[in-house]
Amino acid sequence: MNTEQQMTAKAEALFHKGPAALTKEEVYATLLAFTKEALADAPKITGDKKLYYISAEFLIGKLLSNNLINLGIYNDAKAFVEQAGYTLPEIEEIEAEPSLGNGGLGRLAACFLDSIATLDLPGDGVGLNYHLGLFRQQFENHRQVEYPNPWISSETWENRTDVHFEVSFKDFTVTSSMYTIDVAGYNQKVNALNLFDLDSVDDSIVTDSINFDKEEIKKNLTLFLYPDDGDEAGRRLRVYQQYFMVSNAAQLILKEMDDKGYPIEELSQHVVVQINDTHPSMVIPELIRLLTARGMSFKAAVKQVENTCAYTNHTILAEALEKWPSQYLEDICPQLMPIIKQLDEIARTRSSNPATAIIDQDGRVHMAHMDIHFSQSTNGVAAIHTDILKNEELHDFYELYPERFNNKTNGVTFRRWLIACNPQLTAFLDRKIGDGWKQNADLLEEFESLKNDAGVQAQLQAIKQEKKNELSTYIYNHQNIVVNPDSIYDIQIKRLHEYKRQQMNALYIIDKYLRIKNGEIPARPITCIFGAKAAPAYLLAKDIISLILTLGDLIRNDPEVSPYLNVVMVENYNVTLAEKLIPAADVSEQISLASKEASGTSNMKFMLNGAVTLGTDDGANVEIHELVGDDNIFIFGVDSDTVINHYKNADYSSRQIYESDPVVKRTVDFITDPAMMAIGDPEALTRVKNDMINKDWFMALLDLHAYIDEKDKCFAAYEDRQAWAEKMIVNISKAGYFSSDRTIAQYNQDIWHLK
Ligand code: GL4
Repeated sequence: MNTEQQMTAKAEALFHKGPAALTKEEVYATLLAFTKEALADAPKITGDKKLYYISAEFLIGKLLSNNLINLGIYNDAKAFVEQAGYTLPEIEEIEAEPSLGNGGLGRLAACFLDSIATLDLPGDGVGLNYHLGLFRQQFENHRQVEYPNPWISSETWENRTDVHFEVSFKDFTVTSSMYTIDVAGYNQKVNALNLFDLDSVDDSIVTDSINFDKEEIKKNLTLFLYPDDGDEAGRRLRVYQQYFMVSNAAQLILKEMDDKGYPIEELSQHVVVQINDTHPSMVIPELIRLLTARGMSFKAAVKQVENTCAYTNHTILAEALEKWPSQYLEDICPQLMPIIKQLDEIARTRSSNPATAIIDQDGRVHMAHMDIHFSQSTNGVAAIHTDILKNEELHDFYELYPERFNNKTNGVTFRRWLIACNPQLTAFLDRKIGDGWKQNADLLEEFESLKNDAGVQAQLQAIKQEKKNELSTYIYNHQNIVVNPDSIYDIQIKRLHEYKRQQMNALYIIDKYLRIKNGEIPARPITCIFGAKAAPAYLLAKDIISLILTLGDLIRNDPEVSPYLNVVMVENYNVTLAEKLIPAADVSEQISLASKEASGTSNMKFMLNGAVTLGTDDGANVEIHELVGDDNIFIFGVDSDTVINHYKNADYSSRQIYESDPVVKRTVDFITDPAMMAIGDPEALTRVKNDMINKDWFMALLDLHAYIDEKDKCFAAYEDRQAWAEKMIVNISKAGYFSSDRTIAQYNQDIWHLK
């Protein structure tokens, strides 16, 4: 039997009918069961040394297509589905997207798991099995409203295992359960994503929106990713989650050492732990605790753990560099405090500089400091970010441990971000340059030689048009908004944060709106598309969503402007939506304040799908700029040194700009124009406007002029259709560097040394 016939036989066994009689749900259930069995039968990746990638987030997205592609049975599944009278995208609609992450950091972890397996490296993910995810976003009265996002059902990729560990908190002990999701590489071999959970967790304690009793730890521990930390109970819950995660991880590591018969004295020869940002930092003292409990001396345990762990920093924003009051740890996991105190003492013998201490004078434990002192590697996620870590944010540590600092520029998996989400472009590339690029992404460079070929240009544009049409249909079906497929699609999709400056994009839209009102008609209609969730407690971020939603309505209801300008915010932005948005983009908005975006990863996905970047010289944009050259990217704004100096000198005044620049003034004032206030939430709009005038911490007004000018230049360049197609081709052909296969090969070469 060939694979398609086996799928048919599976359906027969499950539902006692032939393909033609199957419902969509039955087709999905058949493929899920078939693929899960194939995963279970696939060879596990093994080796003498194993990586544990510990992360609070794994934003893995739907898994069906990805698994079919990586197992090499995509075309068989497609034929089976078509025999039943459906299409694969229709069937995929049925799958719920796992809600295990928030943004780039979580999506990066998912891309990394894909590449680790693809490169045949033994490495598992370790995280938590959040029942209700981050949250599901809904727009009501031009505001974001949050609801639980349940995603676990009987039809799941997860397998419950018989692995359980005891985790002791100060006042009680719990028993964990481990769930495993198989992670297939493009070589049909598998690693695992291990997610820990507690059987007593109870979804029904969530009352209205996403509120629940934060003190009922046994019932709430794995309900949500990033529970609201606006109050102390919420912050303590985060510590409970983190300790639960790392204690399970540490116990799993030692159990697997035991199972393989390795003595614990050889930990660092057989295990490497990658600490993904500071959420898993407590794995360091927890491993030391478990090793000493098994008889190892404290000194030897510290040495083993220091040689085993490696830390990735993903941001310079202080709010994300966690510092927990030691009182929290005393109250939640007191067994760690004596160890952390001793680590602090050792750190103080290595440097007398109080800035590098683990426990500060206020008794707060600096997780990143513990990571850097007690691991073999600290890496940033793009060249400029690592430079800023070395020269500014972590300079004192860099002086202490220069050899530990290294850069690993992020990457994305081309299996999901090209092969799965853009089969049209994939097939076209295969025809033009062969399919070797799927194994070796650098081969995409061969596409550049075709950049002046008019036929190639036309076909590429036709593919882009097809993806734009698909997106327009999707938005109409889901949000009842008409998007003109002949317009330029200008897309900004990422977490809502002031530093990412969605508010600056909104100011451009206002400026454009006012100019159109004034008779200045754009050469071609423009559609500005946003997708973003705001943290529930981040009021200003939610206000910016309000501003964008209000602008969208105002413009759509204005017959003078709506033929030329449209503003759409997609609801509940997630991986599934990103897969539809990215292939359809003409312009990729990457407009963070220079120095603030550690890397960005959507910038890489957009480029790979033929969008042109409009951005600042920040994060990985800097490397994209270097690769594609000035002619194939639109760069604007002050550079990171200027920004850093403004902060040092505390000399930035947005009010000064607002008061002296009439263009800035009229756009900012328009936020509370009576027409806006009549549609939107007056309080939210007033807060955004006041913040921009009085604070503007991320300097949107400073770059506004440069942004408006560069964006206009970018849209004008789009009108030279031939030159634009060349830019698309150059962007695609230079994207090979941003394959996460390259990133992971570098992690392995420099840090992990697996195999
Ligand atoms: C982030 C950065 O903000 C983002 O620039 C980067 O691409 C990502 C992955 O390295 O990590 N840091 C945090 S915190 N969240 C992110 O998404």
